[in-house]
Parts: sequence; C-alpha cells; structure tokens
Amino acid sequence: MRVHGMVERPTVLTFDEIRQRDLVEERVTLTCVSNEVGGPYISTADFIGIRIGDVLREAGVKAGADQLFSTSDEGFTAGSPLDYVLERGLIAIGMNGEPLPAEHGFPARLVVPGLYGYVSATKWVTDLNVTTFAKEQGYWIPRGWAVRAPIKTMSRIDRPKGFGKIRGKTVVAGTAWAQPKGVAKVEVRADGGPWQEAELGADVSDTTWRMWRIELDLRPGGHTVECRATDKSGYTQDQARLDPVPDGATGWHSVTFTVE
Ligand SMILES: Nc1nc2c(c(=O)[nH]1)N[C@H]1C(S)=C(S)[C@@H](COP(=O)(O)O)O[C@H]1N2
Ligand SMILES: [Mo]
Repeated sequence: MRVHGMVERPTVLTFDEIRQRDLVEERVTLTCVSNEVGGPYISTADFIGIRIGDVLREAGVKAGADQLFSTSDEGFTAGSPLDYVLERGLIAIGMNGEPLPAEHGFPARLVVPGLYGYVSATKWVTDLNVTTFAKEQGYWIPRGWAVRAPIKTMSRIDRPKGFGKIRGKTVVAGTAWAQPKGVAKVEVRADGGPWQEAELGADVSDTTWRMWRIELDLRPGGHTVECRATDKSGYTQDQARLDPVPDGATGWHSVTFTVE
C-alpha cells in the first residue's frame, strides 16, 4: 500500500509490515448512505488493524491537506476528511477474529467510524493519497452524492415486521446509531400518541449501534408505531423525510401491524 501525496516521507507498507505492528481491535457499525429510512445496509463487526493516524503521522502530513483519498485494487476511490481519519481511522486486516473475508476487503480495508461507507470504507485498498478536496473527487461524487457525508443519527424498528400479526404482548424492538457521538435515548410512540422511552441495550461504544426494546399496551386492531433516537450531543433525529441522495436519508421509521 502506497502512502504519498502531501507528506514529508512517502512510503510503501506491505501486508507483513502492517501485521507486525501493534494491532488494535474496535467494534464499529458500518453504515451505507443508500439506506432508505428503515433500510438494511448496516452492520457491526470487530475490526482488527492499525490506526491510519499513526501511519500518516510517521509519514508527516504537510500543512494544507484536508482529504485522505484512498484507492482500491478494483478502481474504487473514496475521499475522507483528514480530521476524521487522523482521529479514528483504521487500516483493518481482520474482522471478527479472522483475516478480513475477501468480500469485505482482504487483504486490507479502511474503516473510519462516523462516515458513510462510500466516503471512507475502501476495501482492497492499495493507495493512500494525502491531498485536498479541491484536487481529487471520490468515485460517487460526480455521480450525485455529497462530498461530505457524516453518518446521521437514526433508528430502525426490527420487530414487529410491517403488516404482521401479533398475539399477546406487543414488544417493539430495533436498533439505533449515531456514530461517533453514541446513542443516548430511543423513544417510541403508537398511533401518534405520547413518546415513551425504550429500554436500551449495552452501550458498547459510541461507534457501535445500540439495541432497544419497549413493551406497549395496545388494543386489538391496527396500529402504527414510530421510533426516533437522540444522540449524546442531545440531537434528536429529524422527522423530515429526505431521500438517501445526496448525503443520507432522514425521517422517523414507522411500522404498521395488527394486534389480534
Ligand atoms: N473497493 C471498494 N470499497 C468499497 C466499496 C466499493 O464498491 N469498492 N463500496 C463502499 C460502500 S458504498 C460501502 S457502504 C461499504 C460496504 O462495506 P461492506 O461490503 O464490508 O459491508 O464499502 C465501501 N468500500
Ligand atoms: Mo454504500
């Protein structure tokens, strides 16, 4: 992997050199910008690797650089804000205790918590160019997606499934994410009624999603439930429905089902 551009000491890192450094392991939720509200393209894994910040500081980043432009073996490129990369970025060579699976980027990929995948998570990465946003544009930018794409605070209802039938207790449960701020609260409401606070699962890290659940007392018949998350900065996710293009969907996920 070449490290070059606006650095004092351009270098080439081999897989063995990366492997022999002190490795760190971090649980990170990756999120795809193209999710509709409630969409499925999000997952959490334990990534094993080295900090890109260490590599870049050794190379000596020159003043004026603001973008890490990464290129993969198959021609994909991504431009990440340098401040995010220096603070939290990883060059991952392992995932969930094993070498990175081929489909997830073997031998190495980037993982930058807090940025959507298309501006950060380059798989099969072979080239790190320290540059500026003025000079280089990642693969998806001329195709209509935003240059800057921090992950938005969001939540999703995973059960009940839409248009399902429920017997007995109505348990509503799902996930919420706000990397890298972390999830502070999830609220749920039924049929436009008062918001009620859901029980939160383990707070693994601010870069990991959080499970949530709530038991609702609902009469037999049709119901619609909605959820919304609040992150640790105090921001509550936006109700306004926006499409994924150009920088990620917003809106409250809702599910309609029948209680028997
Ligand atoms: N080389 C390469 N890396 C890539 C992409 C790609 O098309 N090629 N897609 C990106 C996008 S849009 C996302 S959301 C994540 C998905 O990572 P995953 O396949 O490990 O879930 O990879 C990113 N890295
Ligand atoms: Mo994506």
